[in-house]
Amino acid sequence: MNPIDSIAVLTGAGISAESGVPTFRGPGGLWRRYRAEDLATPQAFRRDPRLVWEWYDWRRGLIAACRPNAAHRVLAEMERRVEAFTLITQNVDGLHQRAGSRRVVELHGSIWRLRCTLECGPAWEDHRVPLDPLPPLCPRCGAPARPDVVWFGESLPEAALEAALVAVERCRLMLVIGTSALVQPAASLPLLALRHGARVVEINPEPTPLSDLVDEAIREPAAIGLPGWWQAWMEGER
Ligand code: BV8
Ligand code: ZN
Repeated sequence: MNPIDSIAVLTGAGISAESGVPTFRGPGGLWRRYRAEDLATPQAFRRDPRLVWEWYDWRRGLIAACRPNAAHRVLAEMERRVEAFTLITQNVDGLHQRAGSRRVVELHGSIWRLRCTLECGPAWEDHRVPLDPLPPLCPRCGAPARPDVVWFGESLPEAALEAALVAVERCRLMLVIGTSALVQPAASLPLLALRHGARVVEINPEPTPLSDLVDEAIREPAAIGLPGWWQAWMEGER
């Protein structure tokens, strides 16, 4: 077995770009004239729940028409092959799960889960496309539902953040794939790995604030760069 027995992976919107899901800050990442920072907030939802739901419903429809790509599939294979493997994602699109990843730490929630705005009970899965009515209603108490995602200004789910921190502190190798490394606290996880002496590899066609700090920056799209890296890793192991 390869000497490195624990790997942590952090993914962002870029890993889903080759599946056809627009990123937040790249070309085509905008919706009508809005920015994610304008709509993915509790204030926007309070002000105009229907507009925010139209944005999420549009994204759900777009994601439902997309398929996981080779990068998602390699991560599902790594989960099966690597002793201690933790996949941490900022994405809410569920493509890692559709590619076969079974343990996914969702730092920012899931666009396929809804929760009651009156918090009368736990979140629930709802994969209907399109959603009708908008806003969808809580099946228990009838109050409007919200997407079970983390908006700007909201805290990350404690259990997810804790699992991510444990994995990053323990890992010997961390892969950072398809993130602009701008959104906190996710963007600090690779720095924590570096501080713990892990080897950090970034896969991103563009430079990011992490690029000069990591051990290796692979300037390729994820669906090319990750399978290539995994192939070389397996050969090294063989
Ligand atoms: C919190 C879910 C506080 C919703 C999302 C000022 C300074 C520092 C921080 C802040 C600040 N002001 C506010 C903050 C905090 C804020 C923040 O970080 N803001 C940023 C914008 C400055 N953070 C928060 O609010 C977080 N909460 O801090 O709480 C708090 C603390 C205590 C107590 C109470 C409260 C919550 C952040 C979560 C927000 N929710 N999403 C939804 O999706 O609708 S964030 C959103 O951005 C997505 O989750 C996305 O994943 C995430 C990060 O973006 P990326 O994934 O990196 O995507 P991006 O488009 O940016 O980049 C794509 C990358 O892919 C690029 O690098 C590109 O080159 C690359 N790429 C393109 N093609 C490919 C590719 N890579 C590989 N292959 C390709 N083919
Ligand atoms: Zn309810």
